[in-house]
Amino acid sequence: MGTIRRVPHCSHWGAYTILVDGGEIVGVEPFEHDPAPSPIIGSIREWAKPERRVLRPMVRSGWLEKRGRSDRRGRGREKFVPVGWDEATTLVADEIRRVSGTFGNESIFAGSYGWTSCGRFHHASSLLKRMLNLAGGYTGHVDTYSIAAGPVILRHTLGDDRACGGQANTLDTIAEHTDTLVVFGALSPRTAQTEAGGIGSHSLETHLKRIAARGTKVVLVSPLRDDVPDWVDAEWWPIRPNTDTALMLGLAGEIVKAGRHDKAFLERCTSGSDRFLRYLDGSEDGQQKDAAWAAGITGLDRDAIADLARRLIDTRSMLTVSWSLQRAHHGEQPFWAALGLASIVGQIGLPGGGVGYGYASLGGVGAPINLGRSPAISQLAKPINSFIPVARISDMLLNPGGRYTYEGEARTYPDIRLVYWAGGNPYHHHQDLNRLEDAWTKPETIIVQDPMFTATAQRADIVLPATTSIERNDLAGNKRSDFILAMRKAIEPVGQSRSDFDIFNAIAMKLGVGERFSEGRDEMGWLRHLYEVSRSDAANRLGFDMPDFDAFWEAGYARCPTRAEHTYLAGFREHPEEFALDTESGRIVLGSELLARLDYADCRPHPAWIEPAEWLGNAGDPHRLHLISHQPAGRLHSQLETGESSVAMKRNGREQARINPRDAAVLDIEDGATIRVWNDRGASLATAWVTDTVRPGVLVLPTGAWFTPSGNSGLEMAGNPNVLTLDVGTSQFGQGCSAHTCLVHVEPYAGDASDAFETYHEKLVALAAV
Ligand SMILES: Nc1nc2c(c(=O)[nH]1)N[C@H]1C(S)=C(S)[C@@H](COP(=O)(O)OP(=O)(O)OC[C@H]3O[C@@H](n4cnc5c(=O)[nH]c(N)nc54)[C@H](O)[C@@H]3O)O[C@H]1N2
Ligand SMILES: Nc1nc2c(c(=O)[nH]1)N[C@H]1C(S)=C(S)[C@@H](COP(=O)(O)OP(=O)(O)OC[C@H]3O[C@@H](n4cnc5c(=O)[nH]c(N)nc54)[C@H](O)[C@@H]3O)O[C@H]1N2
Ligand SMILES: [Mo]
Repeated sequence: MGTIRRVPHCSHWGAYTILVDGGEIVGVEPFEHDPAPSPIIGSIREWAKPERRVLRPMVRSGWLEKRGRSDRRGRGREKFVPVGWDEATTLVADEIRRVSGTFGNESIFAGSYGWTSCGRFHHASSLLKRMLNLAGGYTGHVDTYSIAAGPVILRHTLGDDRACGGQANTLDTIAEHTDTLVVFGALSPRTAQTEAGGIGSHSLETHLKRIAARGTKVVLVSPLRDDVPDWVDAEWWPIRPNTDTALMLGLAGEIVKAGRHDKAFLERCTSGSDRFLRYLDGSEDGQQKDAAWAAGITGLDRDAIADLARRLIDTRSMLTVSWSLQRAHHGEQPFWAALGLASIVGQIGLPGGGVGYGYASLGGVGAPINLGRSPAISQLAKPINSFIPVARISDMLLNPGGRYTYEGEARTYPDIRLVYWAGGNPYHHHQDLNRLEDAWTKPETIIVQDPMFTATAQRADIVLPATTSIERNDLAGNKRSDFILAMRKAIEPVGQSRSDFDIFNAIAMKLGVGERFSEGRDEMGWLRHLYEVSRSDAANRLGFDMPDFDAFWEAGYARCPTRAEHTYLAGFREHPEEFALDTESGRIVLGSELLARLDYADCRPHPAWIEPAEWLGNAGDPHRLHLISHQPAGRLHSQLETGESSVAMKRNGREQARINPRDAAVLDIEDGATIRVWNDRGASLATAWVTDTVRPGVLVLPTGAWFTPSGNSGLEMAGNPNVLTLDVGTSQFGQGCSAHTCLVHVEPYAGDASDAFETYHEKLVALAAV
């Protein structure tokens, strides 16, 4: 028996120890300081399986022949030709030079959105940007699929987006002080499993247990009952999707109607409240916003709404708003309306009071705030500032030179000739994938760098196989994590794959910028350097001791300086002048001069209820359902889709779609049956999960199933909701992703439903010998 090596490692879903015997992973143990480890750690063995991986650099045959003039419809159809690393990196460097030389650097799209690995050094998209910034620049992106509409509106109404990113009230203060907690969306360990950049301890459940034990009244406003664990004993308000703004405005209007709004707070700490109040009391549009009005739109009970309005005033009350609410058409509004309601209530800045966003959307939101400097490799200075709002990728590729607006500015889409994607999967994350298929034929060349032969890699011209994090050394940690974690190498690279750093370094050398790219450091040199920047900052600025690199590397972790018990805007509430916000008035903006000037129909000068493009209020056919494509419980997005914890959530080899028994009966759908979910944009199969945890009228199908269109019919086999979702900006102002706004039809599927993964695998074998 060989000796088992214990290798500390970390992923976005937490830290763990990999047990390695010879070259084999024989076990995975959770991190000793994690009270609630994620089951996804058990799936990482999938990474080591060669049949899941891109094993060598490859070039699409048509592209190899004709380069930029190839028939782009061959993407995803033509076979790949294996090439050596030297040839592959030369092809990439030459193409970057050709395209930037002929069309300018803004014609290279390297926004490369995606979660990649949690490693802060081999961070694929950061390294890509670092390399291209040395080579003249690229067109990038702003905001994220996670949050776009939300931060954009908060930047103008709260001065910055910190309340969205984990710097509102910490959860410990909510557990201690809040009497009435209204949860819009979720407070769920399902999503809190993960944190961008890794997480040491998962603390959500600890706080929820305290909240439950204190007997805090929790109201869960969501179409899905288990968005808060059942042991919290929340009151479930099964709202119609995308109507939360109406509920918030109805609550605010009800309070105003009773004359109980906090006039002093509105006067001292907000601007434009007169405009907002005129909308609430109906003097603007003749419609009083109150409990009865909100009940009609949301499908909730009028008396319960009126009662909650009183409780918000009479008790210490806190609103939490999940990121999901702004990933919908007019997603700016629920975030702004929640701020408006909290201002009407007037408890912002008091312990356990006010409003905060994104709790449990990621595991570190609401956790003690990391005061230290998180490790990160620099992307270096940008020679050009060309960008798009992240989710406008199809719009950009389909409309070069097309005009659009963002954050109040008129802008033009660049003409993209070369796309380089490293560490993201647009065929997972983007909406309306059939529209993306069209857009994807526009660029002359597409380069994809990924360990997996993803749907995106299949549709590339050049595929560069990266190692996964367990095949190299790295470190994890971010501003919401209380630890920096070692990610030590556990196994040798699979196939001919190389680390992201080595790949970009090789290309950088061919572009003549190798020295500035590597700064003369190798992998371990960089890790020491990045760690030391964080360690010395903690020591010098905060007087906080962290172990030296060798001790950290040996132990596998180092604690970071954090601050608990944070009450957001406490200083501002006391001294609004001294702690003025970075807004047009220095105060919370409830009536915006900027938006009044812009005069957009889809983002008014005050928080407003504006019907989304698709919702149950305009479904027409009573059998159309609202599709919620939320985050998958057993994996991260499309990562480790075939791993244990992901497969455990599937039935009959497909994703499960939750449907209420009432809808299932009307539509003749049995639990476990294969269903076809469809609309004008596409169709997908899924397995029906008939359950009363979901509100009637709503279908919940998680994201992340590997995109598997069958033959030429286009029917998606695996249950990928993004063949159905709507690809429009949230508004002219925010231009975020509107994934949660989507109506679908559902019917039993009688055809031949061949196994989704077999179909996917056949495709891989057809494109590349795997
Ligand atoms: N319908 C719908 N769609 C959504 C959402 C929704 O709610 N509904 N949510 C959206 C959200 S919030 C997000 S954040 C996006 C997520 O979208 P993505 O971040 O694009 O999804 P991932 O599956 O995490 O893609 C990461 C890719 O990186 C690769 N990778 C992993 N490690 C490495 C590495 O070390 N090097 C390299 N080069 N590659 C690596 C993985 O194999 C994978 O292909 O999806 C969005 N899409
Ligand atoms: N296990 C796991 N965890 C993850 C991820 C993952 O892929 N897997 N992805 C991570 C990422 S990148 C992100 S950005 C976060 C996202 O975090 P969130 O945006 O919070 O997550 P979602 O699952 O999209 O949505 C949470 C819940 O919001 C509810 N909801 C949807 N629409 C509405 C609505 O209109 N009104 C109301 N009231 N409720 C609504 C749904 O019932 C859904 O279950 O999750 C992170 N956590
Ligand atoms: Mo996200």
